[in-house]
Amino acid sequence: MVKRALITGITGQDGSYLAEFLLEKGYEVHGIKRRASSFNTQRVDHIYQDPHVDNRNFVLHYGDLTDSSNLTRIIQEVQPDEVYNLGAQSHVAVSFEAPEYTADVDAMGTLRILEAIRLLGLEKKTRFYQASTSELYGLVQEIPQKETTPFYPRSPYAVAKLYAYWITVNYREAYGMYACNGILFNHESPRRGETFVTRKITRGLANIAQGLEQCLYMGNMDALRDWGHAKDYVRMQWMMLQQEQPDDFVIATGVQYSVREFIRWSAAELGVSLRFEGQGIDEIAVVQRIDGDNAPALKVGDVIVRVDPRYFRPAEVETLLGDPAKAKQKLGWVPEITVQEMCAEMVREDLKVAKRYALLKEHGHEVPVSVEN
Ligand code: NDP
Ligand code: GDR
Repeated sequence: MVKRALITGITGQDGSYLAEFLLEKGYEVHGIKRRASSFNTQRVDHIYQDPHVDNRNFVLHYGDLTDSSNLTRIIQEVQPDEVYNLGAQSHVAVSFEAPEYTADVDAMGTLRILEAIRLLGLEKKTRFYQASTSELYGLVQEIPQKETTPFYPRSPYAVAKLYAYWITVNYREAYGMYACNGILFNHESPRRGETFVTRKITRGLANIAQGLEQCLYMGNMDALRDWGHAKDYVRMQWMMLQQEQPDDFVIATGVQYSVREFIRWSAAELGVSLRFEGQGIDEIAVVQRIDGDNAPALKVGDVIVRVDPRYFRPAEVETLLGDPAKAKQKLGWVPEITVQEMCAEMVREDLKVAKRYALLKEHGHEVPVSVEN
């Protein structure tokens, strides 16, 4: 029997990698995409299947986590063996701007899916994965953070995810559902949204090196994160649903670095060495040396990074460091890609795009370089 999976958030970073992974495992993959005024399926276009052909194993449904009747209908139609709830308003800073919407999607959206599974009588068939987050630890109570570390959320996003975490546990305990939380620490890739810090850095510096932008404006460069590669982390999401008993797991690498270090690695991949000067909102990064020809628009002494307080958050999560011992021991999971390898891959991919745009610009064409983030 072919297994059927339903992924919310399939058009996002994780959804796209998970869909690829499940298709390779022989699953029939269904995903929920939102209606938008322009195409929003770029991350899954390479696995898209023409709806006019029979026996598709990749199917997209229009839907939204704010709409229970829509979710119930899709789940009834698909009768999934596994649901991966990856859909979310996932940007922490944006959640301070849109707290109510974030709660509706990230907290209530999770409840809507669990209820749909229960009301449709699928609670013994359908396994449920909830995309929980290291942001639950927020103001950290223990270092490193593990499954038993107390939560202290620090943003509307994290508070909404706290509800989602507990409602998942509650449905497991109350109705015997196979429901798991993956408490995932930050994970990135060339498909990472452009406004998350790693991608903002790799894309921004690649653009600057090619003369498409002048300066990268950053928030808190002292923030420490435990970064892994999304490909390693979606494998783990699947593994969690293949156990005999449902359980919750921390997924992390167990090492942490600062945002500033990530900037330094990204610049180094472009052949640029940086000197950081000043402190707080006066901190800047100055080009110190250039090797190779990846940064033709730069010269020594250029200031290419500045701090802009608009990117500070009303309440910050300063440090996160995960302890993945339980996942390693019980699931045999180990991350295969280091953060430095991932950073290099992200820079290379962004540089390819920047070079293409630079060429177009050189020939007098307008290039769509958006810098608002
Ligand atoms: P992305 O922001 O890349 O993707 C989010 C997905 O959710 C997109 O497909 C988006 O659709 C969809 N979405 C947003 N709002 C709604 C809505 N109202 N109804 C239905 N779908 C919606 O996130 P990631 O792939 O990085 O993360 C996946 C999940 O894991 C998220 O829940 C996130 O909070 C969580 N998480 C992520 C971590 C990370 O480091 N990446 C770490 C821990 C948890 P659209 O494309 O239309 O915007
Ligand atoms: P985070 O990721 O908030 O951890 O949430 P993000 O990459 O946005 O920020 C990481 C850290 O970098 C600091 N920072 C900046 N962040 C952004 N976005 N832009 C900046 O200019 C900037 N300058 C410094 C932030 O203050 C923060 O400390 C991500 C999301 O994927 C969540 O959905 C997920 O749950 C968590 O990771 C784990």
